[in-house]
Amino acid sequence: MPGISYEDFVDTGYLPSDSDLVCEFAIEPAAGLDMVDAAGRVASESSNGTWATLDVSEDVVDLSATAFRIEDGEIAVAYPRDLFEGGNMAQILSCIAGNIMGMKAVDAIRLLDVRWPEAIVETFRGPQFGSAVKSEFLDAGDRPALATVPKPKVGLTTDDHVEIARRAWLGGIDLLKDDENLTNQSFNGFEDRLTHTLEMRDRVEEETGDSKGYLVNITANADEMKRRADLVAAQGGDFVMVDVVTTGWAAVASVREHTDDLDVAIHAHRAMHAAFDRVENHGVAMRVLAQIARLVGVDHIHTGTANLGKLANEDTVGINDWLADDLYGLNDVLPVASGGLHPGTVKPLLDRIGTNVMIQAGGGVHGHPDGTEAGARAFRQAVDAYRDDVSPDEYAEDHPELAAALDNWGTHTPR
Ligand code: CAP
Ligand code: MG
Repeated sequence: MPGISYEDFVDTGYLPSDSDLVCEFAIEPAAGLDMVDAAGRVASESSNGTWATLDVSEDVVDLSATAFRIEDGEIAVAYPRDLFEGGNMAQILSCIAGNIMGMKAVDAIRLLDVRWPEAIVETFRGPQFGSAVKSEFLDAGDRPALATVPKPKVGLTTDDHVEIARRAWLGGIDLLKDDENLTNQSFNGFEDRLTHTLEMRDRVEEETGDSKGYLVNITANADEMKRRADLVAAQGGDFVMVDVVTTGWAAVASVREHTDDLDVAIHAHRAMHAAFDRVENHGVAMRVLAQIARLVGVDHIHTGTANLGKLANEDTVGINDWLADDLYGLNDVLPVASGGLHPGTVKPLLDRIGTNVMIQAGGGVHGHPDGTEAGARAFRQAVDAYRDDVSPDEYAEDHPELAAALDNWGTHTPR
């Protein structure tokens, strides 16, 4: 096992083994340190090293990481599989995105990408359904699954919430989604909202013959989320929504373990992700957050609008490709595009991200000049136009709800 010198954690001749976990970081060395100095310190601090000289006995297991690629501004570090506890995402992140995020040896550091070895992937459940939710629980086929969130995002009574659900579902939307900060507040309690919204779902399914879904937000402490998931399953719900960043990955993993026995898909809202991924040169890239979410086992996750919506841009297309790629047989994850979308932005959005997605519009449905049901029809018409390869303007000629939306918003992307 190497001594304490940081150079021992650098070896540009090292070839990672298949079982190594490999991380790519962007780093900015602090004043007085060069890339090799900083790389050694990152590899040391994220595996088994420290700054002080230690008298290390022979029988200590060597779990040292190795910085094996050092280019201008970016490094690659390989970690031995046995550094990590299988199935424990919290412990893995305490290594690869832990102390190093605050070390003085770098002015900035960003975890860009992770190569997850099969030896680690196989210790996680992964998604129970993935994009198959579009056929398992909905009738979306190969078109995007359509979702909407009642707006204002909080403050509606349960009755108002249910009425908005009715109008949205009648207008052709597949999924009603709770907003990220609606859970169990006095004005719209979880159990009442769940029961009455599912009852309305059943009524609309009966009336339309179409499958509808409700992404109910169960975000809370882990045990309470499990209890709420049980209520969803017991009342015939097919989905739960979890704010995965604010609840934490260990809590999400507990919910995923629990849903093994429930036929319930997990919708991952990513509120607070921008605390990690927005600053270009520091933190944890959304690509890595999406990778974590897939391993832990969510079925759909928000990955941005390819810079078409109201929220900061990220590599939506690259992340979505990774979520669909084979990962040792793990199910894929359905990407969700949301945030500032409306019928006028559907075509440019789908041109960029394809149709094996879920797309969500809140203001872009309920802000329609003729209200929620017309807004839902307009959103669905924009998708149907895309399916038929007809321009939105041409399709709007005999679809008045779409025409009104285009008159109102054009293809403007709000901020
Ligand atoms: C969108 C939304 C979503 C964001 C999340 C909101 O509402 O409900 O939470 O899309 O961002 O509260 O803003 P609108 P992301 O459709 O009215 O904009 O998908 O990037 O995680
Ligand atoms: Mg929201």
